[in-house]
Amino acid sequence: MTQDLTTIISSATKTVEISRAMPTVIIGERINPTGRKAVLAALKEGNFDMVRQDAVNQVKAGAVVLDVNAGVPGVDEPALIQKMMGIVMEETDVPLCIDTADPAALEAALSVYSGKALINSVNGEERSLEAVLPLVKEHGAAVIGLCMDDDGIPETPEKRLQVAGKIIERAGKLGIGPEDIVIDPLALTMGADSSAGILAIESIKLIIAEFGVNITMGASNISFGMPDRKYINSTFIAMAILAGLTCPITNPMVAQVSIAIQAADLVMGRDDYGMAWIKAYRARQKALEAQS
Ligand code: THG
Repeated sequence: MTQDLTTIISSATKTVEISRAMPTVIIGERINPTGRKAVLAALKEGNFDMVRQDAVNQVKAGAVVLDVNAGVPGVDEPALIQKMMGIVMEETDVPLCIDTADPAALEAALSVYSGKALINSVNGEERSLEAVLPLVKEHGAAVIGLCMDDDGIPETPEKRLQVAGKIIERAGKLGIGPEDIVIDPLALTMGADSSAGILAIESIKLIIAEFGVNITMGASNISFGMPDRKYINSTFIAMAILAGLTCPITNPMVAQVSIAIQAADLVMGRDDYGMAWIKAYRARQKALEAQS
């Protein structure tokens, strides 16, 4: 059994430790126009109110890291991501996960960030490895490695493990250690393939047995096109936490999801005396009382 690694990321003032010995780290997904039409429309009009609200509200709901994605078609992504990050850093003090496929936007984002960022992402394609890994090294960042390459997303856990291994090896050659690599085995949509969930979970198990790295996942992809998605997402996240998921990218403002994560941490023995669970329960009670 490979030893579990600890990934450390930070903002100017806060450090977040990701490991299987610690409570699950929620990376808030909501600051993202690609997945959300309302945010897209607002950003196109130069309105950043939703970015501000999503930053504050996700942290209130338990996000310890915020994903920031500025993928608006036809817009200057480097300038937009800088602007969005500036707003998020004004409103909150949590570390950021810089979510872009554009190396120019990534460079722009890193240049305005103070702390150790989580870069989202690199993948096994030659082009991606060459563009992203030197920036990870130069800025002393951590990086999410997606289990896909020139041939797309592999169908078997064994092949996803291979891609993870390639990314870890290539990073190692530049002096980036496996503790600074968080692997995303990629959860596809169950609507397209009903084995998508178990494939992702088996991939997690293989990858951590071999490399001991931390694991992230955009966990809401799994239920796309299904009704009652919150129940699927929360169950899937809890099962994936047992398999080794340590920092899901998800929406903490969905109560089912954040409660399932808290319960999973309790079951995993990562919540001493159930203190976090009881605190969260009291906060929910208080919110209910305030409503009535
Ligand atoms: N892995 C990694 N990064 C990722 C993903 C991943 N970043 C992007 C994405 N996937 C995760 N982020 C989001 C952000 C928002 C939404 C979903 C995933 C979202 N979707 C609405 C929904 O699903 O119903 C869309 C509704 C709308 O159009 O408003 O909110 O897998 N490393």
